[in-house]
Amino acid sequence: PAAAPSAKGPLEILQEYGCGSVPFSGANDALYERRLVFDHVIEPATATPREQFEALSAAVRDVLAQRWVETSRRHDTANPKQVYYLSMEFLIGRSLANNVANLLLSPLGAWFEKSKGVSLARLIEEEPDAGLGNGGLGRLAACCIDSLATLDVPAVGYGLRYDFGIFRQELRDGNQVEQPDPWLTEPDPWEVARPGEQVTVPVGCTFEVRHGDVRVKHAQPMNILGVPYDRPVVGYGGRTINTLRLWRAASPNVFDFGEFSGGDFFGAVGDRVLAESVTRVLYPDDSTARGRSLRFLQEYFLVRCSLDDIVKRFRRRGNDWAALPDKVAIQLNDTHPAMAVPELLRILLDEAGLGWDQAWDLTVRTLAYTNHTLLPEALEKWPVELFEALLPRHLELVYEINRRFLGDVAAKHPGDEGRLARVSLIEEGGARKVRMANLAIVGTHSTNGVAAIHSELLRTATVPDFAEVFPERFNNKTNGVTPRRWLLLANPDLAALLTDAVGPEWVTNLAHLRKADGLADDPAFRAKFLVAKRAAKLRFVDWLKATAGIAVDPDTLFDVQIKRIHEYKRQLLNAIQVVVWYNRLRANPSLAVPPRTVLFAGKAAPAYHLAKVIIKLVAAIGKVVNADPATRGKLRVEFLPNYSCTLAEHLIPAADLSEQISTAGYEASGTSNMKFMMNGALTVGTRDGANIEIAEEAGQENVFMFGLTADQVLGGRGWYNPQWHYENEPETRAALNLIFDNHFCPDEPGAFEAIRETLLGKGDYYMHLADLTEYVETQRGVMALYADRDAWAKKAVHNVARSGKFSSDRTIFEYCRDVWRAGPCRPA
Ligand code: B1N
Repeated sequence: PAAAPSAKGPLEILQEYGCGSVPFSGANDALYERRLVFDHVIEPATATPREQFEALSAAVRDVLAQRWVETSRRHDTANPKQVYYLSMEFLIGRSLANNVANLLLSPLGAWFEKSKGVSLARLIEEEPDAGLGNGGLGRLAACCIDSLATLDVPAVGYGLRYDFGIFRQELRDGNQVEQPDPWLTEPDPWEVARPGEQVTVPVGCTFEVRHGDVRVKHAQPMNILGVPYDRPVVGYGGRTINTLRLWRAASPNVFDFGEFSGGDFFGAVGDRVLAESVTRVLYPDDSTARGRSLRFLQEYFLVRCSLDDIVKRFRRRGNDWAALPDKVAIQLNDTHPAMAVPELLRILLDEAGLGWDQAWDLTVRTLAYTNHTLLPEALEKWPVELFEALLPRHLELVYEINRRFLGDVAAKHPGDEGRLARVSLIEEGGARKVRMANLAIVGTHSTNGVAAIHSELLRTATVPDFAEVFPERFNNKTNGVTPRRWLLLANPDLAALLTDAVGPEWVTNLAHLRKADGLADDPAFRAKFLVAKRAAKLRFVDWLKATAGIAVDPDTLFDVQIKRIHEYKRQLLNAIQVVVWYNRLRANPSLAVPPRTVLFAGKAAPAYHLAKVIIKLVAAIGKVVNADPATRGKLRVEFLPNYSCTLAEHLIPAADLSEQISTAGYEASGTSNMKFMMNGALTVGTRDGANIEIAEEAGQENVFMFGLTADQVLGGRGWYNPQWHYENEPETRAALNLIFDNHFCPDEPGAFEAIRETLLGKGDYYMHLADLTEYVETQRGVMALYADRDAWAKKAVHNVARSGKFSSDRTIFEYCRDVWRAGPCRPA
């Protein structure tokens, strides 16, 4: 059928398909069964769950297809300011339930189950996670595009269509084993390939790929093709369906079989594989930069394809170059796409033919940069040599940007060579490198951090020289998460209770939850909250048993730490705390503590040895503690394998306690902390990242904050001596000795030697022992409160009711207002 007129909801569109008042049913049985017959060519009754999943997803896509077309036509016609979100990662997870809910089609679930006898919950499990991200940064990108669509802001997300997402984590004897994640082996029902809109990406030399590294083969330039694959981003209510455009690298035919291959058929086929290797796999590093040259090529490939596409759309809409910053806002998700600075400049100079001053002004006013970490090991620096071989024109432009910028700085601070060396885009000494963060700050009009404390530290401690040169560029945008996926979908019982209490508006305006704040004093409401929490726990317990074969008791305190394994996140601190309590329980069997299940999950970067030892330690502690009769029924420890978006969606609603215990000053924001709060878990945490703002919103009396402040940590570590804690705190020493003396690894003596080395040998950089005793004492308070379930529920309800700030809708609204100067473009 022709594209639908604009103002209709998905149910009306369904009706246009002739489905009558009961969509998917009736004489046509239009969407679902037709998909089974015509896509799969099978007798519907014989369909496998996977076929049913594909058919139902395709049917949902049919429902949204016209809306999707209409959205892009609407944007082409109105020519509004358009937001582009460039990110190397989009951790989307599953899409079926999300798209059904955002299209307001959830009631169809019950109908579908009744009339087809197929459980929607069962089909949902057929969808693999789109795990195109490592952790918070990638999931943030996914939440941001959800909010952009929900707010009807014209926006496109640009990323890479990796053949392999974040690796699947297996645990063998407590050791992490990485398995590939071939998430696209079966057809993905959401994506639409657009080969007609492919882009050519020229690189300065012909290269080969060995072990994930690019090596120059010969100096002849070559081309790679970028083929776009579009995924719908359904705004809540279905008025706006934006696009997530992911690029796949392919080899152009001319390159395969033309002059370069010289008639060498086998060589040509090999070269094709080479070009395609650019989008083969997501790099599994979180908050680190490992400097693999193929990653450099990936980043450039994303930038080149996306900017080409953006500029084409801008020109197709009839705009003049001078209007670029009025019509286009490009957000760089960390420095990973920072090559956008020289690339946009190149387009304006070399393709549009503008002069330097105008081209530079337009570049800076169009681009904006978000910083996500202060960790020095995460700062991207690419060897000048790589630029020379692959992107010589971009290097020339970086040099010229730098020459002019340093000229300006020198004019203001004559003779200050130290300052020039610090702000230069080029790191001298040894192999020269391009500093991508400096490039991103100089080449954009906005640099923001992702929580108040992080933005403040960025300005005052990390890049103070830049804050002095460009004070107006620095700002904060505290992260948020989408309440659709993380509350409405993940926690149906709590969502229903909240809708009952405050009306349905909270789904798109989370501040409405505040209306439930007074209900914390209502015993009946507290009781209902606890019923919803128990339902979420039971759902999680069943899911965990079915998917991982792990049994946990829903009638225990669920104490949860889920995030990438990193020293600064201090899973080790949590593990030691568990051992202290294990010792206390063994020494005093009548100790009155509520039974507790401590759950860990998270992946370690494959090359991060100590992170893997930490996983092994947690698994080993679990094995011993869970088998010890002295602590049976009181303390249980589990390391859940293969942390993913889907695991988080099941576990967060079930959590009682949210562990957010990073060394103060190191966690830029955190975002799971916000999801836990919305779902009524209490936070035990340090004064770091967004925890500070969570405590502000919830009220200090409704969170458990402990530990050193960022000022204490960053103000010089000279006073700190971990050995002192070991020698003077008997419980600390006893817990560490159990770990060091192989109590948890009798079959593998010495397995945790690296932990002794880190904590006592190398000086405990992340200051675990400085915070341990206060942490243990805080946990005592946590457990005492949990013993009074009603008092606990009161605080939990306050947390939910006061979580409104942490909706990504609020975050995106602020970016629109302060950074992008973009607004909604709604259907007539
Ligand atoms: O970004 C999240 C924050 O909430 C977290 O605090 C922060 O740790 C996270 C290189 C990163 N920072 N840096 C990364 C990811 C991948 C990579 O290759 C760095 N991730 C964060 C959202 O703001």
